[in-house]
Amino acid sequence: MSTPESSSQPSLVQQSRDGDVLILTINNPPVNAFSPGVPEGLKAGLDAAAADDSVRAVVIIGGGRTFVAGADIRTFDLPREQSPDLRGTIEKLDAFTKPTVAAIHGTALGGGLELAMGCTYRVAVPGAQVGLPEVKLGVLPGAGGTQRLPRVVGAAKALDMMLSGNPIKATEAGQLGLIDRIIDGDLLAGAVEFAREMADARPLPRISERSVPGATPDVFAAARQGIGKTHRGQLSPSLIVDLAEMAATVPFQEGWDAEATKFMEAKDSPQSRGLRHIFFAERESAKIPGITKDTPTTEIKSAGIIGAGTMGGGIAMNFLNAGIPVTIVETQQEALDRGLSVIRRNYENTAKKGRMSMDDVETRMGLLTPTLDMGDLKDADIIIEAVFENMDVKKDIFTRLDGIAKPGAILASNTSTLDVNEIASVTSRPESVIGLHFFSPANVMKLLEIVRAEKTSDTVLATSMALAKKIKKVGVVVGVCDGFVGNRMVHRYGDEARQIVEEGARPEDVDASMNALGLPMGPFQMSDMAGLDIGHAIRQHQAKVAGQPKPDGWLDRIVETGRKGQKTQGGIYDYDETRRPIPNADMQALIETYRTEKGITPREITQEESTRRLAYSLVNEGAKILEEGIAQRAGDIDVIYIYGYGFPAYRGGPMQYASEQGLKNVVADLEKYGQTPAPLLKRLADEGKTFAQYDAEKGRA
Ligand code: 3H9
Repeated sequence: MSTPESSSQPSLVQQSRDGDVLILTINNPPVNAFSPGVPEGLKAGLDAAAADDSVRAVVIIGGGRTFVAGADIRTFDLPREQSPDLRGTIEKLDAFTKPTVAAIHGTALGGGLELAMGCTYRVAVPGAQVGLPEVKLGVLPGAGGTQRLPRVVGAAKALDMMLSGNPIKATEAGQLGLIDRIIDGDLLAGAVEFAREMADARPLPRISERSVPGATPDVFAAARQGIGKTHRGQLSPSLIVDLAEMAATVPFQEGWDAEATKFMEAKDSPQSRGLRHIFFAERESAKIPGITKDTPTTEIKSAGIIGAGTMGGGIAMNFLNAGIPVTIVETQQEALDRGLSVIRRNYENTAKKGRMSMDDVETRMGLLTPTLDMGDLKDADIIIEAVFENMDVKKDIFTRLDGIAKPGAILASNTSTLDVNEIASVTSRPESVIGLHFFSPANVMKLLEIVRAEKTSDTVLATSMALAKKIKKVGVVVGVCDGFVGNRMVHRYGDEARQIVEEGARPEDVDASMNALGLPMGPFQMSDMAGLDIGHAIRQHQAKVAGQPKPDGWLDRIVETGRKGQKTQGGIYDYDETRRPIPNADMQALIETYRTEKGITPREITQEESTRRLAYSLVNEGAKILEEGIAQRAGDIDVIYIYGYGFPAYRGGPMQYASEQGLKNVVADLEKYGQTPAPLLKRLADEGKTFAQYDAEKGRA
């Protein structure tokens, strides 16, 4: 095994020697991103290797847990001349006259893989992963990736990797020729040995000199057609296809130059700003003031779930998927049997699609214990109540749980609107009570609102955050209020949508205005899916509590005809067997009659007006939520909307979208359409700030 002579340059790249091989170790924790200082260090290392005749080859390796995870995304907004010179480093590698070997562990992503492809050879440990995920940040591989990857793995595979952004395992990369040797033992020792074996290889094989295998016109045509469906409305995917085609059709240098221009175009787009915002917002949302790595957590080795309906069953699947045994409770055998058969059917459907084996199905079902006795939850580390939204029922369950659950067990409610403090108050241990609001279908949707009640302990909160990660959810901490963050905003959004129809728009036009923004479903498509009776009941309840007359909006009238949405085969829309919404003439007539009765003269509402009013109604409520401290950051609200409500990630979430529009313009539009801007929104607009600036300032305070 090789023992490099150590050197202690205070640089991000350390030089050391193993005989005739120079080793360049990049040390830029946590992920060795290509930050300022890395290119300088690598170039200095290459100069040293070129000047020293005793160096026959160079190995580039990452210190710590990974190879280079990509360009440093935090430097994307720097002026061009201050950006780390990744392209210049790769040009230098491509022109280098001695063999260079990239030694990969962890991940070589984006600029990291591009750096590796600029080397003569690549070796990797079997567990490493390589990929070009730039599309997920709204950019494209901008340091040769679009030109080199197709030359190595062929046009179709390169397009697949660059358009999905998903990494592949080193073993697969080895089969594709992207990795030259898999090293099972000590990576550095193996890389040095490989470099020595190749030290005299001449001419040096350069990827830039190869042609692209499998570059038929139909491959690019198919990719263009595919992104129309998978990446509708996005800029960078089509640029990626254009550049991959150039790799096959023009000399390397021309493609390399074009890539630089297109990279800048994508990087400077609002879409890339939105996606980068979400990348960091998601990571930031995992941080909670007062909760540190040292906050004690408990290990969740078993879970109890009360309610085997759609929600309870979906929640159970998350735990089963993570290998955590679940005891699921119902009050009636029939409901229990039905719940279990739905879970089994879901798994079997996944197996039919080839995404799981039948053995996996049985393993998961084997972790599930059905029972009619709540007493069977006495040993569970966490118990999640998922019964219907009724405070009295929930209080009764929590009172009983208090007598059953072991000390230290987490008692969680999946309520989507109710007061978790009130629920906690019926127990003798409110510090153990928390809200865990899953989104339907709970086995699919990534969001988990973690509702911190007044007395929830830090341990319970930290454990819930860790649990979210374990069951592959994006956990966002929110405070207690009616509807928490997501549903409180969506209620306001629903009010505005109904108002727009009342003033003259057709429901399908309102939905289209949100589809145009990139949401897969507009407000009415969403209500029909969720069930119109739910919103109707909430409106009735709210009016009763406020001592107001029974609500009689046009949507209430639709519900009263018996049409409750998709579950009754029709609501605002009719549905065909593919669940496509089809406007219904009778419902249109009902709306018109309603307007006539109320003396409303319908006016034409443009798509733009509808989009703005709806998006800004979310933003305005979001600003109130932020000011009340129900959400910690505007970025948290964006994460909630992207993972829970289908807001397009490339818009960065509603708050980022508003910042892109200019908060001054948002305020002006709200006022124009009769809404009162939230004080925080108005203040930021007056100060010429964005929500991201607000978050940053708050984070520093
Ligand atoms: C690119 O390369 C463009 C080029 O083609 C062209 C250029 C000309 N930069 O995710 P984690 C931070 S585009 C800056 O929690 P994990 C992250 O914010 C880039 N910072 O860890 C976090 O910070 P904090 C293409 C970065 O183990 C910390 O590192 N590359 C970067 O769960 C830990 O991250 C990518 O898109 C970065 N590139 O996952 C890869 N990456 O502690 C993006 C991470 O303050 N990165 N940070 O919250 C990832 O996918 C994951 O971070 C990774 C590790 C899989 C590497």
